[in-house]
Amino acid sequence: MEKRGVAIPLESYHLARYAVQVPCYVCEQGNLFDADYCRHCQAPMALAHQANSQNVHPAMIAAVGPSGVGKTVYLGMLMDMLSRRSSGLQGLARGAFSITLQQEAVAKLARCEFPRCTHYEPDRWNWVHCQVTIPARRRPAELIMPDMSGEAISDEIEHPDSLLGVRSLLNRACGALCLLTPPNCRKGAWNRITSRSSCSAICTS
Ligand SMILES: Nc1nc2c(ncn2[C@@H]2O[C@H](COP(=O)(O)OP(=O)(O)O)[C@@H](O)[C@H]2O)c(=O)[nH]1
Ligand SMILES: [Mg+2]
Repeated sequence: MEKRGVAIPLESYHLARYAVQVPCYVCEQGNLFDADYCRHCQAPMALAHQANSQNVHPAMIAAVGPSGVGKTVYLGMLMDMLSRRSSGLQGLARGAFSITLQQEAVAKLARCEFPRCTHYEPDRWNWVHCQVTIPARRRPAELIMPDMSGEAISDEIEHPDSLLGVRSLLNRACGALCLLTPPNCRKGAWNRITSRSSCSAICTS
């Protein structure tokens, strides 16, 4: 009987993939190709993989405001309204992780509860990458809007460069949505953020 050779694939080539660093979409620092979260700023690496594989360069919008002002509820409801096309604009979630914020907020509100407090660490925030179709524009807008922790934003304002995730986001964001309560509206640091031309301020009470 004739014996046939068995082909055993050489797995060592996998190691070569570790030699190429993948830049994080938020802080632009290098990571291993199979990292789930950036080891420098804790942002999800899915944002970088999605941008590379789909060849899109989403703009980042920072939703800022003190803890408890209503950022999570506002962003969750905004995503729900955009996905239902209730305002003429249509939002389409890019990637499964992008619908968690909307799902959690809507599920809680439907039970007459509010969403739980946002975690401090960027790897536990809800990150939204969505495509928004605007009737007057031919090309849809690609946006990344993380639901940031108010405590982490306040810490970064008080101790600059202590939280790379927050700092990189604020530096790279092309616009900011600032939610404030009346007493915060008069505070210096938040005033400086809202006075930037690319910032929309919403006062909640
Ligand atoms: N009445 C009312 N209360 C709200 C609303 N949004 C938020 N809140 C209250 O504000 C708290 C904090 O909301 P949240 O969205 O988690 O704030 P965040 O810390 O800025 O993300 C909630 O637990 C509610 O008590 C709203 O639309 N209406
Ligand atoms: Mg929150």
